[in-house]
Amino acid sequence: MRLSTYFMPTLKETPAEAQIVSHRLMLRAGMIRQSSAGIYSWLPLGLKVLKNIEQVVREEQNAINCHEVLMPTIQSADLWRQSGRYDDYGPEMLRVSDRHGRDMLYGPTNEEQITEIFANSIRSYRDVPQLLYHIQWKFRDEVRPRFGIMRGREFLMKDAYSFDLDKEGAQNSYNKMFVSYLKTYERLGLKAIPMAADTGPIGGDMSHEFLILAETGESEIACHNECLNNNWLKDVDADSNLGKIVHTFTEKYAATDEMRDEKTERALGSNLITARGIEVGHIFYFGTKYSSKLGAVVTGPNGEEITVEMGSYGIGVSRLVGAIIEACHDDRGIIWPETVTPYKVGLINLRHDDDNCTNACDNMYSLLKDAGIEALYDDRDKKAGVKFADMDLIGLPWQIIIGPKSVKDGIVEFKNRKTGELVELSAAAALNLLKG
Ligand code: 5CA
Repeated sequence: MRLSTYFMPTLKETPAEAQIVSHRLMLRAGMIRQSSAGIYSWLPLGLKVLKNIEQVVREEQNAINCHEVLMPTIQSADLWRQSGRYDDYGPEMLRVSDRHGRDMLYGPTNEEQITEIFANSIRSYRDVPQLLYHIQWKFRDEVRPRFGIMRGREFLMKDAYSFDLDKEGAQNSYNKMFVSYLKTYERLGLKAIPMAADTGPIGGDMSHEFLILAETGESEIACHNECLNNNWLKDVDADSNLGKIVHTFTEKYAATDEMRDEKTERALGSNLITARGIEVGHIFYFGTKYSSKLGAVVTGPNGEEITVEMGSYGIGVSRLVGAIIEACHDDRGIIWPETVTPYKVGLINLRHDDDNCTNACDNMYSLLKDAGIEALYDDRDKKAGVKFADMDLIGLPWQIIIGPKSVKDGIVEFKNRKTGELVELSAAAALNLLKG
């Protein structure tokens, strides 16, 4: 992408309304713009990151045989009256009516809707278990929307739902999803800590939040230090290990509400870590809470009726954009993990008015394109200082810098955004490093 034709309205000044670093950087890098309180437009650079995160989440859901669907944002109030949540949900729910005066709502979550779909489609125990998910915008009229897209009113969520014949099956689905979450966050370059949690308006009797460490996080973390150190993903592909891994987390390492008191300190002693974190996922097991009210019943092997056992599993996809920035930045800007970066490499032409320099840059850009490497080419008529600052701000993991001197020497400068390390290489060598 040539920056001269792109839409990337970066800001030099720090916007006064932004209290935390990710919000400041997202505004400055031209990733988002506020539309109204807690509601944002995604500009090209921000949207690209959002889509990349979505794709990692999607691949990991598909990998555990969870099937993608897409449910609407607008739901019928009657469905929520059946579950009893229409009145319970309170002012957080955005209620609307259509031209016939029918009560509708903008979905804050989809338990009712997916349960209705299951109930209308699956009749036999043979077609269970099922895991279904979608990635869709939600609306919650939060009392205090803040920190940009981190606590928005409109936000993108991956929500999955499991249907099983009995509690044991439901626990297995829960475990599968639990471990899949650990993998998802790792691929996103994050270390997420699972913690036993309250179930809130979703309901149920087992729940974990997934938190990443950040000083600006809204949640408190109290856990065993091995939560941070251990490599939890070893051996997780074997199904038989799922239960063990979840059990270890739940019983030994992960904090519970009561572990936040002095009992925790006694139990964990010097192994106790307390910190702040951002909730990037939340999973629930709630048994037959929705299936019993919405008729999600299948016929068992002996003709008996089985009310299915359910769980739901959320990931804050748009919140993750901010969470990743909170975890990956320095005082010059964002440092994207390779898996979500909007472009792999930034190409900087230091002398737009020098034909040799521009030719060398155009050649490099063609080489990158031909190799299938996504590059953002700063071909603008701007000072070198502005280009350096913008490139560091938007945080692409690699930079290739070409000026008159490098053209003369037949090299390019190749910079690692994270470490700041700068090496001189031939164009071909730089290309090979990026391919590897
Ligand atoms: N139905 C369940 C699971 S699918 C559910 O709605 N869970 S939740 O309420 O915990 O939301 C799931 C995830 O969405 C949270 O872990 C969080 O990462 C994200 N999320 C929740 N509220 C917001 C918000 N206001 N802004 C941005 N992300 C949010």
